[in-house]
Amino acid sequence: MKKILILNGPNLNMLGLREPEIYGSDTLDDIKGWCLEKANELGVDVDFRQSNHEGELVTWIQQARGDADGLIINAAAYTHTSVALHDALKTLDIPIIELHISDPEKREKFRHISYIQPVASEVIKGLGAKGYVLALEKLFKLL
Ligand code: CA2
Repeated sequence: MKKILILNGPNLNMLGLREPEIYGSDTLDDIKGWCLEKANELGVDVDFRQSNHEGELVTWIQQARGDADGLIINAAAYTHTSVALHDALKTLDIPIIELHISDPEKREKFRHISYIQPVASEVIKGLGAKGYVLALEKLFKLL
């Protein structure tokens, strides 16, 4: 069975609790539930994780080497700052989808740069929380 790792960065555990006008009212647990349902339908194994710590995300990316067949990452604020995540992702030779609930390019200027995009096969953004399910379908096709 193909294994897909879904990684979520800092503050995404707050989804549904604040800023619903930007991120909607679904929680990260709701999103995890949809992803597991879709995984069941597609016949893949999904490992869904969140961390507020850059180093922990780097470690999980390193562990994906030889273990995961594909990766979806919403690196949240680390998207715009993290050379460490960029370097870690660059070592993977599996398809990577960069995902955002909002469209960072339509927001503040500091969100316009992405350190993830140069190492991603695809970018999905601005489609709300349902973007996770779309990313899973897209990644499945790439496997
Ligand atoms: O749109 C996205 O998915 C983002 O990756 C979300 C990040 C933001 O820094 C990126 O520019 C775009 C922020 C995630 C924080 O989510 C919160 C949710 C509720 C309350 C506070 C933060």
